[in-house]
Amino acid sequence: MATIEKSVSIERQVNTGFDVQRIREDFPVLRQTVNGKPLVYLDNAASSQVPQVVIDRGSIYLEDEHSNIHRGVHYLSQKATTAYEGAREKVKRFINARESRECIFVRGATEGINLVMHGYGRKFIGAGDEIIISAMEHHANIVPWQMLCEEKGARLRVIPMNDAGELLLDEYDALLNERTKFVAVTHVSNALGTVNPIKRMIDQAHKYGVPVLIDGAQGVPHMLVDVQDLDCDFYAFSGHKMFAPTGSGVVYGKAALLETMNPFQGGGDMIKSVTFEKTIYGDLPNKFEAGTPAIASQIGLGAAIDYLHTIDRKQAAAHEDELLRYATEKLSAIEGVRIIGTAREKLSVLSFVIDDIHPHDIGTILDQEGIAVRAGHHCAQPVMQRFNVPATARASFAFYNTKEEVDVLARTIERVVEIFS
Ligand code: C6P
Repeated sequence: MATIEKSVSIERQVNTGFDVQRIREDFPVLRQTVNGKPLVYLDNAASSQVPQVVIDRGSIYLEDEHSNIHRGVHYLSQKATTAYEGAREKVKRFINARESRECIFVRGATEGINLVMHGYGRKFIGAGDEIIISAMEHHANIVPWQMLCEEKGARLRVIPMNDAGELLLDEYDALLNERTKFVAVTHVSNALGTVNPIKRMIDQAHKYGVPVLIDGAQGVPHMLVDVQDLDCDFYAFSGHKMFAPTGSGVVYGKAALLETMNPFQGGGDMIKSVTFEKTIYGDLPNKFEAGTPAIASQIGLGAAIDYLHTIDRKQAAAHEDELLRYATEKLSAIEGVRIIGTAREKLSVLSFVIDDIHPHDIGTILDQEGIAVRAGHHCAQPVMQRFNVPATARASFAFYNTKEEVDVLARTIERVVEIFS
């Protein structure tokens, strides 16, 4: 009983207006100091922070519900199952899937994409077929398709991009043909911030009857996603980039496609019956969820979705856009700073290089001042090759960041430039 009361107590009212200082209070980690300085957390594209209500929901599970799901007739197992399947319902509404069984729980976007590669790709893609990806993909949306091509003798085709980091859509249209059997493209680039016109790209692929997977790892945390409106065939995302714990994530798939696919992994909970002669697989979504899943994390994902419903997401997105605009203006004004990724449609990510200073040195000095950014290739080495840089420093924003934090970032980068000159 206590569980239900505690669960109810974390339901929250919708905020009116967007008060960033109030929102920051929801995130305990933001209160800490690093090297004696207030933490300025600008590494949200890697992992965003977790609000107290999500932490509390995890504790409730561990204190009151911890048990295995789907298997037990006992009280705790039923409670855990209800909470886990409740999280799936929340995901369904959050992305507007037709049915909750279309939302497969996975460890994150990487596992979701691999699930589709194994379940769909290995069954339906063969020698001479073509798979289209884009030049700005994260390795998670490159390597699985390369592995498939190598195994099947299929061919990977890549949509190029311009110097601003925008996909060349004419080239995309020209790549589509009767050999194309799959398109896998990112919603938002983690290295450049580019927002791709995925609805148009999906429509275009569908003219050839080609299914499309959207890598939504950087889309869902910042945008309202409606998979029915997009008409995407698959959409994969990670919980830890949208205010939930690591180990949570979803790959959405249209039921009709998921039904035809092979399972990803074999094991417990994904079967109807097993004999040594034959196994009959379970129905969706169980068919794709072999073994004990990350129960606490997925329940946490449900709580993160509840949390997102308490804030005005349109205002949150507008706030993030303003932060990006402000940061772009401030950093562009610093001598030697070059922004990588200047697409017209862009969100949340500011990648940059500074003449003759390695991004790791930038990241290390920023860290001394309590500022967390990511420095490196961002698991998007082909993007670095395209822009002819070994790496970038990347500041990435969430709705709890402030203009004051951008000021601290800009002042510290000015110091970095001074130190190295
Ligand atoms: N990008 C970043 O710092 P996982 O690791 O499975 O949660 O997400 C993989 C992934 C897939 N696609 C995109 C567009 C991504 O940005 C990421 C993760 C992090 O940019 C960690 S490399």
